[in-house]
Amino acid sequence: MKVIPAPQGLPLLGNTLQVPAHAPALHFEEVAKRYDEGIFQLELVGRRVVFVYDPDLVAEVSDETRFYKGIDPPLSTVRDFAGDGLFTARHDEPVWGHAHRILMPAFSQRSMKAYFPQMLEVAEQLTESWAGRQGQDLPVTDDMTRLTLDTISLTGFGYRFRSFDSPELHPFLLAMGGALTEAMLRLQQLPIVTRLRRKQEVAYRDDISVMQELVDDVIRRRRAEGGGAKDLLGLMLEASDPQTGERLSDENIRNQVLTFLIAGHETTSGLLSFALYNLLRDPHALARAYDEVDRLLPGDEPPTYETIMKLEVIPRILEETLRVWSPIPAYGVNAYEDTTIGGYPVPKNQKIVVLLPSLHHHPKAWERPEEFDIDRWLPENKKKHHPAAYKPFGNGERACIGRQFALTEARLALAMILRRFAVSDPAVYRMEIKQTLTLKPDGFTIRVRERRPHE
Ligand code: MNH
Repeated sequence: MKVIPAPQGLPLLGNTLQVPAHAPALHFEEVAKRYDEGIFQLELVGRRVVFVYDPDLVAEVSDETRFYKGIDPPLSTVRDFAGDGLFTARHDEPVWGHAHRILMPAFSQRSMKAYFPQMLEVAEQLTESWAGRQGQDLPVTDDMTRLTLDTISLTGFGYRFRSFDSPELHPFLLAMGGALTEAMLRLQQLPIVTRLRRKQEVAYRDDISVMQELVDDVIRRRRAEGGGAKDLLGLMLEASDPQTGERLSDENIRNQVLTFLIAGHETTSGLLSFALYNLLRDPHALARAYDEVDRLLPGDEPPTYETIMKLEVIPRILEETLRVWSPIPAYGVNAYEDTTIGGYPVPKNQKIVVLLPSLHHHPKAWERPEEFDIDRWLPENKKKHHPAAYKPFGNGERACIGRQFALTEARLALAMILRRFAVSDPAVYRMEIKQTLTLKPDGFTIRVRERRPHE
């Protein structure tokens, strides 16, 4: 039997102290570079965790008959606030199936078309705000967060954050950032240490209350308005599971609303920020994107859903961005039974983490892996990709339910930005990743100037 390679650790603590608490993902990526086997294991606070990034091994752990999504750290901590919402529901909890089947219709292509006017409304708030700040350093990640938070809350719940009206980020976002960071830090703490960090525990509980109060406000407003809405919240309040007839409990609806407020904006904000970063470093791709928006969206008319669906260059920019900088750096699965992967032994319930940055740059699957090259995503090239070398949205039935939502919103936002503005980066930003479980560029600013005078 083969032995899974592992860096030397300490007695008891294993590899725990080697992992920088605020940048675990970057550390795992560095360790991965040392093991060509595409697999290694670490001992973290008494738990053995296996990491995989060889595309053939990832293909094996993508088999849903052999592996399930386990709710271990950090997701078991995120469960403190997201409860049995879709993201943190356990694989054997029936409520996952009820909610999944109730909500699937809200993520169909037809629903994206129905959300489009509201997506457009928020995208216009972004471009108007930038038009008024030409020549200033624009905080890209904060503004992308304003865009994506306002978009999911308006389309999903009819709730307006009005983030572009305020120079400060909404308190919900600070609370969320605090809670996600705490979930990340607890990856490396023995339960006794977590209990001793009283101040952090109080701050964590406060952050959770701030988020839950907002959720209750969202639900209260909808109940006051009455029924009939076909958005996410409308479905949750009124629809029943087509398979079992089951309705969602009030408690579960709270958990789903919080889950969607977080999962529905945090990663898309990262995607858009990384996309602008990549474009500023690839003048050729940027020129092609300008050409595309000038061709498909001439003049000042607001774009239609149909036109946005005709874009080709912008979607390739997004796909390649998700390869090079995946906002979610990893996801975990566990083995149902004692098994092997690629000849390595894996015991029942063993936690296996798929490391996306290392998978998405694996030389077995990607030529010139470090190079941002949108032509990898031309239809004829796409066919040739290794089937398990690209997993920015996770795998199988627990993969991202919001994928089309994110891509529609991101296509529209990039198209609206590029049709109106020339973007530049006079500060010549150097990538500095900030991890709050998910990844985003830290302190990235750009400047914009209107490309053509307004009629
Ligand atoms: Mn999303 C699950 C990535 C946008 C709602 N999402 C996942 C997973 C990944 C992921 C990876 C699987 C995690 C795991 O296996 O533990 N999601 C993304 C990325 C983007 C994204 C990279 C944007 C880019 N996600 C969105 C949007 C929404 C959303 C937008 C909602 C509108 N995601 C979810 C939900 C789940 C999920 C809900 C959990 C699905 C389930 O387990 O049933």
